Amino acid sequence: MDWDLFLTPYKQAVDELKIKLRGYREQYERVSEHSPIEFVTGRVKPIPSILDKARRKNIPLNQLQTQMQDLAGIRVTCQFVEDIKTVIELIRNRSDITVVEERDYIADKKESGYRSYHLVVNYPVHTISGEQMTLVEIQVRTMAMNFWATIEHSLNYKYEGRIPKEIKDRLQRAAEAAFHLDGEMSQIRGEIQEAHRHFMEKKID
Ligand code: 0O2
Repeated sequence: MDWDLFLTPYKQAVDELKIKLRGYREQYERVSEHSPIEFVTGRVKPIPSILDKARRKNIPLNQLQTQMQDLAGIRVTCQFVEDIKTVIELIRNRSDITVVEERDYIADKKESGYRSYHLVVNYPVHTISGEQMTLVEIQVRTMAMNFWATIEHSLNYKYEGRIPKEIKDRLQRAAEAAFHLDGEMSQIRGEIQEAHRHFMEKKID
């Protein structure tokens, strides 16, 4: 299998979508409005992770294109929980992106305590041999959810998926603390937005 060749369209999809989604942030800044997007990151799944997931989920390597939804992954991080809805709407309204699946791990958090909104989308990439559809997983989450997920992800890596129970329990409490923080931040959202507007106006003066 020529991995470089196979993954090239996914790299293209990640690069294009990062630019497109970051474009929204620039537009909001230009009109001095709160941006629902704080930052956008993306990655092509590393080959060892692809092989590992294919083995775990019994996906034959010749069916990766249709069966592995996160070969290309985009992560949109927001300041407030309310921003997540706005970002989802921005994505749903695009003519170049077709949403094929949605997983709401915010309304329905994972057992680990993980919260995030996942959209699986079809995104066309123009290659030298024509148009190719790629599946891309877009994860939308707040900064607090991202903080938690980043730490939990590295602990999972460290303990090879077998996090000791007491740390697991602590992580669940930390997930609830992050959820509570998001709630508190939403409450004072209006004030924060007002401060941001003042700051942007001063920057323009
Ligand atoms: P990466 O690139 O290391 O992040 P599955 O892979 O079976 O768990 P599925 O059904 O393929 O899940 O898709 P799902 O549920 O949308 O989750 C895929 C991705 O969501 C994961 O990618 C993580 O990025 C994130 N995720 C899901 N659950 C958790 C969790 O409990 N903790 C953390 N930190 N992240 C989670 P990968 O495969 O781990 O790859």
